[in-house]
Amino acid sequence: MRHLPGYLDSTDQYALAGKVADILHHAPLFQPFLPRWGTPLSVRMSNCGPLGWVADKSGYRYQATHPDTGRPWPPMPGALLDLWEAVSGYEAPPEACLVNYYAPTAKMGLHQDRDEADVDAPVVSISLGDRARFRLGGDSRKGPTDSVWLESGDVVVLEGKTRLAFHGIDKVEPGSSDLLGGWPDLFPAGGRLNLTLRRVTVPGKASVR
Ligand SMILES: O=C(O)CCC(=O)C(=O)O
Ligand SMILES: [Mn+2]
Repeated sequence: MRHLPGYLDSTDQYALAGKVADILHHAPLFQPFLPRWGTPLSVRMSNCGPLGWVADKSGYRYQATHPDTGRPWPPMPGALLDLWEAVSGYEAPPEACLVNYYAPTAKMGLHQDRDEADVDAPVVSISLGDRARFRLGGDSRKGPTDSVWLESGDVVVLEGKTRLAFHGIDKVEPGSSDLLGGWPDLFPAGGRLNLTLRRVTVPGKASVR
C-alpha cells in the first residue's frame, strides 16, 4: 500500500473536519450491523457522494440514500475530489466517500473492500483525529500481517496487489489528537474519523455491482 504521512497539514485537516461536520449534520452517523449475525459494528458511519456504503441485516451494499433518513447523501466536498485526482492516478472520480467514526474504544476487524464493481480503481483513505493502528495482510484472512500507525492527516492508498488485501484497525489511541475537539456536539469523546474514497461502478457501465 502507499502511505503518505502528513499529506494534509493542520489547516487542511481542520478545514476537512469542518466539511465532515457539515455532512454529519445533514446525514447523521448511523449504526451498521454485521449482516449474518446482526451484531453492531463498533464504528459508526455516514457517507457523502452519489453512493454510500451501508451494512445491515440484508447485507453490504452501496445505495444512494441514508438508511435512517431516506435522504440522498450530501455531495462530496471539492477538496476530496481534488485529493482523489492528485493521488489515485485513476481516470474517473470517486462515487462514494464512507465516513467512519471511531469512538476511543472502536476498532474494525480484518476485511476486504470488495463490494465495488470496479476493483481496478484504488481505495484512498484519509485519517483525521486520534492516531490508530492499521493492520494490512495479504489476500487471505489467515496470512501474515503488518501494522502501521496512522496519524491525523495521513493518506493511505490501497492499489495494485493491496487493493483486495485484508486490512483493519486494531485500536485507536484516545486523546492523541485534539482535532475533533473542535466539534464537541458531534464528537464529545474525541476519537477518529476515517474517510474512504471509492469508485463503485466501472466507468461507462451503469450497474453498481
Ligand atoms: O479506518 C480506516 O483506516 C480503515 C477503514 C476501512 O478499512 C473501511 O472503511 O473499509
Ligand atoms: Mn476497508
